[in-house]
Amino acid sequence: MKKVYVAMSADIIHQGHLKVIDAARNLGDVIVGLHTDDVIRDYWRNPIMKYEERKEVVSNIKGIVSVVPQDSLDQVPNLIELKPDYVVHGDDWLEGSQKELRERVIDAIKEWGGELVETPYTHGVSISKLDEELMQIGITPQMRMKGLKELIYSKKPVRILEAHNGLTGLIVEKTKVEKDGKIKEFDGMWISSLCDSTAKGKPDIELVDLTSRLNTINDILEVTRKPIIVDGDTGGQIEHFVYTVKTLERLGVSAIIIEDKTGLKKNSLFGTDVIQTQDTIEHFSDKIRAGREARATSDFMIISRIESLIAGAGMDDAINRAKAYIEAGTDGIMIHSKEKDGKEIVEFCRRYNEFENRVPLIVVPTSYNFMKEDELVDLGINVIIYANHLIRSAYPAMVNTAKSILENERSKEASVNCMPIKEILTLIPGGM
Ligand code: SPV
Ligand code: MG
Repeated sequence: MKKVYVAMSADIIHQGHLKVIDAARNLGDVIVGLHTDDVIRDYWRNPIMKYEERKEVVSNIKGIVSVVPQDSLDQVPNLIELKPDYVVHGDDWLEGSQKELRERVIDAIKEWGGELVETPYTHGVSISKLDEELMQIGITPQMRMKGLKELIYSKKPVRILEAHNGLTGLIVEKTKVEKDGKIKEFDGMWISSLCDSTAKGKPDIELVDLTSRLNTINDILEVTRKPIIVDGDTGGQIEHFVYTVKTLERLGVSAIIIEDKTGLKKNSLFGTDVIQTQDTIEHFSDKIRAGREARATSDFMIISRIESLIAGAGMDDAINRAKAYIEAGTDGIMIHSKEKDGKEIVEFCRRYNEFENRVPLIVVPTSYNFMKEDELVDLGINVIIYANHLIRSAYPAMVNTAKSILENERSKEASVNCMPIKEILTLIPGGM
């Protein structure tokens, strides 16, 4: 029998896959190079089914004799090892970002007289459409919740963007760009206290109460599937915090981040322009421990946010607190800084990385926004939160529209910057 190689992700199997496999099995024994979870995460998103589950499904398809891990998009290393007589692929890689991968395959198999067979692309099935259908089915709280921890321990960076209502949740859920042959998207949502408060026209001083925050979270949960990290402010009284943990975990939120401040909370980006009082290490550690005890599963993460650099307490204090909070059992450390040059963050990371019992590190690069994701990853950072950018970009656009209507005494001029009526009517499916 001839050897036939087919590479695929097979995260959602559809008739397009079956056509490719059918063409392959007519040529010989089919070996599937199954993309590993890391490959899928790297070029697209967290796979719905993990490698072993996908392997089980694929192994049971008629004609497939073996499944081997395909641990990059480049098939060549596997091809050199297996020397198949045929490589089968859909003809959708003739153009676009996959073209180079195709050329590498052709060059490689030439060596032993292998042949590339391309099957016509199956129109009418689209993974993004199937994804949308999955969205309709929804996601269980448990599945959504554990998604964040899985991502943190398998992918760098985990990229999070703020959402403050259902619509911004959808933007975080669905926005994709294709760059360097990979599909880039956000991994989850940050329910910022600043943005949630601002959207309600209120100051960011823990004035918007938990019930109201839960309404926002619920609106977002209803229309999305990606993991959610909640900005828990100070976490409040320990006796209250344990209830917050239970409630968020029950809803399927993945993590709460609480900051080590006390008294009337002020936004960190004010720095020392306002009074920022830090909690004692002992009391905040008690809060972390109480939160850990309150949760039902370790899938729900309790992350500690250190405000020493914000409150002017210095680097040594930040490092000491990180050690203490890890001792208390925190699932992650968020270090905040409002310095524009990023030097504090670099220094903190250098010292933090020397810890033997380091836990995932989270940053909010609002002030040091010149730093690119790669640079932050090189510093050992696991999660990057873009904490306020959707509301900050929406507000000026809305004010400009309001001003334009006043100035022009009609909306014609403002309409240029508005999305067409037809688009807004169909933006959210199911309205017709
Ligand atoms: C938020 O987004 O509410 C935060 C981050 O807590 S910051 O505004 O930078 O303090
Ligand atoms: Mg906040």
